[in-house]
Amino acid sequence: MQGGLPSLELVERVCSGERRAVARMLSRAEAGGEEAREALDLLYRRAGRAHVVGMTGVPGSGKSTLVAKLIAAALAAGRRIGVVAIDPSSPFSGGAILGDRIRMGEVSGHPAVFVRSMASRGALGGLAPGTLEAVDVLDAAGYDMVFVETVGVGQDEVDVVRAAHTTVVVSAPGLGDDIQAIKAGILEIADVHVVSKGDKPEADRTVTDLKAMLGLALPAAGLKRPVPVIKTSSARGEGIGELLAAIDAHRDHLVASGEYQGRRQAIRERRTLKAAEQILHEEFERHRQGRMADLVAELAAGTLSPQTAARRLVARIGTEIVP
Ligand SMILES: Nc1nc2c(ncn2[C@@H]2O[C@H](COP(=O)(O)OP(=O)(O)OP(=O)(O)O)[C@@H](O)[C@H]2O)c(=O)[nH]1
Ligand SMILES: [Mg+2]
Repeated sequence: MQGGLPSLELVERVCSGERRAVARMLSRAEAGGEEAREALDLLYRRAGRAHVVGMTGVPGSGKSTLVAKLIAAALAAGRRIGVVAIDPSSPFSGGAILGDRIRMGEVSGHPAVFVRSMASRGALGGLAPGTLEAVDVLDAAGYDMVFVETVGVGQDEVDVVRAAHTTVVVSAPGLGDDIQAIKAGILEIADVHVVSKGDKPEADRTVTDLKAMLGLALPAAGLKRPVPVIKTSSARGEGIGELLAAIDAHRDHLVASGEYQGRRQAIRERRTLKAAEQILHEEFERHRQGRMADLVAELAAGTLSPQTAARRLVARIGTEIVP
């Protein structure tokens, strides 16, 4: 128990869409720990209906502003929208929350919208703990569409967007000569490309460059479906409906082609492996002066290879953490 509310009751309240329960559950997810896991396991089984949309792009490319516009458009269609925004720049989640609330403007206060910002801790690219669990929570709470906003700069961000059903890569004109998605290595993961800030004069050039690049890169990568490139301007409210339609069309395509199940299973498997990696990491650190001391010493002496040490580590931990 934490905050006086047993997990089961909290889970029920989350599933009925009670905002305060959702907020509290998200805080637990972010804090992690044994007790959060119990509730998150229950919620995971109640989730699975939401369309999870990853939004990525370099810092300042206009992701948050665009999400706010997409939300406004989706609200008009009577949908309920959740947002999990990862803010790598802020060491304090309080700062992140304030920043995105301001950028997302009035839509973040709408009763059918839930915006949660999470600070990624530590080094740039560090994944906020509990990000994907936060998506599960919003999903179980009945938000039909959940956006995950991450800065597309590193492997961890790529992992986050690969946990989405539909990935939108945002490139802003005039942020350097190259297409930013190429630099970040995220060109191929896009299901939909956006050239943001379409009100800027350089935007058309960026669209042309991006299309040319995709024409070369995507066939080589063996991609069958043409990836739409959509020019938007949040400032002028242009291209927003088109982008929302492209996101919906991608989901429809996944469902109709039968790829949806495969993609969801791939996400589950990736999440499992990520979690396993994290458990190994934590257990090793926790016991490096205790049960793992001999491994550490043998590694230091050069008498044990990392490969064999890894196998021993897995074997040792394996028998101890099974729930
Ligand atoms: N001209 C123009 N500026 C825009 C547009 N959309 C966003 N901006 C500006 O671009 C800046 C960054 O916008 P954000 O929405 O915060 O970008 P972001 O990608 O979420 O930024 P981070 O979360 O910090 O990575 C802000 O100053 C916005 O006002 C647009 O359509 N046109
Ligand atoms: Mg942002």
